[in-house]
Amino acid sequence: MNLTQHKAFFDENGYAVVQGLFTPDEVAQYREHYMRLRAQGPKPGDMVADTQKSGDPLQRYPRMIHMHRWDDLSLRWVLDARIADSLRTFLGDEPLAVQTMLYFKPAGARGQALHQDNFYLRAHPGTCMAAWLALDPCDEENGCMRVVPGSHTWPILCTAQADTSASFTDVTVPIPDGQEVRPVLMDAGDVLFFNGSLVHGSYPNTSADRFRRALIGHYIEAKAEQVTKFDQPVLKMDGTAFEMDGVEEGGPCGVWVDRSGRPEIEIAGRQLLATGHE
Ligand SMILES: O=C(O)CCC(=O)C(=O)O
Repeated sequence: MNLTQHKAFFDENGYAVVQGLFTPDEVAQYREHYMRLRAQGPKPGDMVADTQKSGDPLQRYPRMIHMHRWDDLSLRWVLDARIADSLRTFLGDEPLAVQTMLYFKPAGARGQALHQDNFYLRAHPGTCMAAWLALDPCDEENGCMRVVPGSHTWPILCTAQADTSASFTDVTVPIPDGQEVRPVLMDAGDVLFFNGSLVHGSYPNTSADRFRRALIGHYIEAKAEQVTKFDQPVLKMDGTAFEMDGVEEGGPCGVWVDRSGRPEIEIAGRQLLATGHE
């Protein structure tokens, strides 16, 4: 695997797809494993969708979280050497594992509105990183990931109300009119790596009968001194667990302003960054 070519793209765009990092047999094993776990019934931390909406496919397939705390296959996956090597290249630092998630996203399921992961994880100094393994081919029809290229250079933005007819979460980050939101087309076995400030999310799965399953690991940089209490304990990539300063979700955030005819982000009245967006 030659990561050098991905690194330049990652630095410029805030994300990169490493194709075929996991074999078809491994991916089939993960699919079968998590479908079996889901069929067993509720698991700790399940994100149960809006129970008011009868017939919502996410009621049957809620998102799983922190499976590595109770499932050995998930623990081995989040510490996998291929992911660790890729993260070292992209981060230029040693990664620490803090979170696992499994999105089932069956046909008809809503997506997740645009957001930045470090709004939630609050890794500092540095940021968090995601490794998003496609367990199914992902395209626009079944609700592939969408990213805002280059937004990893933005500060964490204040959130706004999301459209919950298209998103199972109720907050989103506003982006300027005309800003590109790029679909990321992937095959099963490909891994999307992305920076914790990158604005990303997904739209609904509009296919008739296709899942869009993904196994996700979230990591922070070894130089981090804090992460949310929710994401403790932190794991070194050899599996050793330890605690660091635990914070609550939230914190300072930026808002879009238009003072000179183009969108800029301000935090507490101080101008931080202009997007160059006309
Ligand atoms: O899989 C999705 O649709 C969204 C996943 C996501 O936003 C994340 O892993 O941070």
